[in-house]
Amino acid sequence: MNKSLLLVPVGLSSILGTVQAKNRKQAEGCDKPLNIIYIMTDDHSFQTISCYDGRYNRTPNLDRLAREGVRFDNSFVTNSISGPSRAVLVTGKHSHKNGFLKNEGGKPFDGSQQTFPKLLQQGGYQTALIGKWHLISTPTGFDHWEILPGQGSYYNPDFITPEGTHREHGYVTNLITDKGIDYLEHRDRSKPFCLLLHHKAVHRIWMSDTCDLAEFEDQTFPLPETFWDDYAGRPAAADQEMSIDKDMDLAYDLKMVDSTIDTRLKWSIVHGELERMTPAQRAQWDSVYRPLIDRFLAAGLSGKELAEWKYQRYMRDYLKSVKSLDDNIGRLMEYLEREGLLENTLVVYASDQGFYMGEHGWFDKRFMYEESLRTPLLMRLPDCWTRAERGRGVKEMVQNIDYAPTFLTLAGLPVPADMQGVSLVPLLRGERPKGWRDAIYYHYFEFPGEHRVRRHYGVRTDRYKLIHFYGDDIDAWELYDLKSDPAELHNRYDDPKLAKVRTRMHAKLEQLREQYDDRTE
Ligand code: SGN
Ligand code: CA
Repeated sequence: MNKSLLLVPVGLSSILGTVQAKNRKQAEGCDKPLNIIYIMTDDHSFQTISCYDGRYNRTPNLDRLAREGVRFDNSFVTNSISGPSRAVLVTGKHSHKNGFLKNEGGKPFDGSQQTFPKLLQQGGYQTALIGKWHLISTPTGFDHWEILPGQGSYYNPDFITPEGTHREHGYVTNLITDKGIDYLEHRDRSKPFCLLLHHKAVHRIWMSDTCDLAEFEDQTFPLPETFWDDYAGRPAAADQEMSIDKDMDLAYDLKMVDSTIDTRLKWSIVHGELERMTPAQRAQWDSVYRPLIDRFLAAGLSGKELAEWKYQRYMRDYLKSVKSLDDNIGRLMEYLEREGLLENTLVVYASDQGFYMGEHGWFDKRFMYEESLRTPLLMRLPDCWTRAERGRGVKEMVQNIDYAPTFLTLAGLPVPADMQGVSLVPLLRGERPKGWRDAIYYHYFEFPGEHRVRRHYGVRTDRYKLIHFYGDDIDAWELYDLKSDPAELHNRYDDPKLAKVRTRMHAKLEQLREQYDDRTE
């Protein structure tokens, strides 16, 4: 892509003047600076958002965002795991450049580096971060912050502020939304704002709000076609530990807590999430789960039947947590509308990565396969900022390195030359920029680690994907034709029919490793 058209080096005041003038022009009719609300959830699959995929549930409030804004249909992450994804978000750089490679076993995020919230602050914005942070070091670049420790808790969570840690009563998705609205109520009205609202939901172990406990209990979900994948020709996929059948825990993940069900992980829910509940919350919880446990014990399931029962429970619990998320997004949107803020605020919805809803038999993420490489991305701009038709699906490939350049551009600020993403503003405005990127680059680092996904990097174009699993005990290449094999079941790396494609994809991979300056392996 011709970056010079979209990026502006810092410090060149004449160019800066041009950018601001261009942005003023873009914002013709908008008499106020643009506010930014970036809502990010955790592990929210596009499969469970009805504007992307209507098979499982309805998400009317997310659908509204898509209807009134744009839906990115080819939206990807660079490294499908929480901390790294968040570091990419704030820096606009791949993991090997921002230094935060993995959740576990790496270094804390270096908060002294350049981030978009700091640049917005310098440009006159007030900035805030509420919810999951997960970068170990204390947040920098925020005038206001209130974060969950690590992964946080669903019920009666602790929050960390500059003053220390305190516990609050309630369900985490409601509390984070309340805090977001409260921040907006008490903000400095003389300045534009940027609020990052980072939910815990819908992270494992998918605990719903008490008011949603009974939802989805009467629904049965179709088993994904690849649920019983045999992983032939894919050694890394064969050796993971994220299988619903083998690794999803009955007590911990699926809440079948009973003295007769003994699991390695039971302790952590009994003395973790369940222990945090008040007696009233626990009574409501047990009123739904106790009968489910009794029915499960009476059924005496095993083998395939048990695995398919686990899939159904997983889907129900997950979708209940999504329901609360969607309701809370509705609540926030109502507030923004009531306050007239939708007229000068960009509202973004994204997840830190995608997630498996039983495809390949899995939960979790990490792999460069489609379900976890992709991530939902919806953006709603006020009318005066866009001449594009609303409710469009954008097909161009975008990545989470692009968010920081997008926010800076919309704020009328220059995008530093060392940011590796590009602004999505042309796409938001309905343009089809010539020379848009024709491939994305991916690199996952966390091995050894939970779920046992090998380190790998790769390239994806609109049709093909090349992946290299490397390190420790593996050196395996995979090549997929996404057109004939969208489920990525057939590794064609050694197929002579794809020899030319393989050569081209290797060249593309080398080009991207060079462009992004990734020599880590
Ligand atoms: C926790 C989960 C894992 C999950 C990682 C990373 N285990 O460790 O299942 O893969 O987080 O998730 S749990 O027992 O603590 O639930 S991430 O979204 O934060 O990257
Ligand atoms: Ca996540």
